[in-house]
Amino acid sequence: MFPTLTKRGSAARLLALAFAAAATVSVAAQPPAAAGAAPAAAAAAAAAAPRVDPQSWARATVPTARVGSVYLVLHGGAAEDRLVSGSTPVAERVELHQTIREGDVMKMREVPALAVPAGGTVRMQPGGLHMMLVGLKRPLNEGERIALTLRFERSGEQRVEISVREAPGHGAAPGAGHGAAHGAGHGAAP
Ligand SMILES: [Cu+2]
Repeated sequence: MFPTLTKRGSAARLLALAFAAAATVSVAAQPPAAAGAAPAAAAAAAAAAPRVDPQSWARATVPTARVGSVYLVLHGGAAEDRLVSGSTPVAERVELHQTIREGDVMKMREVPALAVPAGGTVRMQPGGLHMMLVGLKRPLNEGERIALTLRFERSGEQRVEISVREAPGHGAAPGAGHGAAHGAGHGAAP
């Protein structure tokens, strides 16, 4: 599943075994258990990274759109991590945003980082947390997939592909109105 991590884990284990073989007799009794622990250690390292749920989606845009929104569903790994930034070939930059309501006005605030608790789930959604694709280079079309590289504070980069969809429950969903406010807010900004 994570070939690089597995490979690195095995290499480390081989070194450890070589060292153990050159060491004492009591260590020599351990290799079977240690060999079993190698994949476990690699799996633990992989399990520490947050996982991006395939339900994550990007909102389809109109042809003239200059911004797009991505809503990730992140499952925390064995350790807490923080999403700190992202990038995509389809936009100049990616920002983490939180939509907040001030009276009747929806505003967006940039968030420096998003904590993904160990074993927890963080669900971005219209009207709340989202990743903003600023300076869209082309429209996002329903049915396609876009590449997104996410940077986590502890576990590093993850490259994922996100499905482009229309907003769920068009019109009826609580997020539908927010999406409109969202685009308007951005268009009005300098
Ligand atoms: Cu935004």
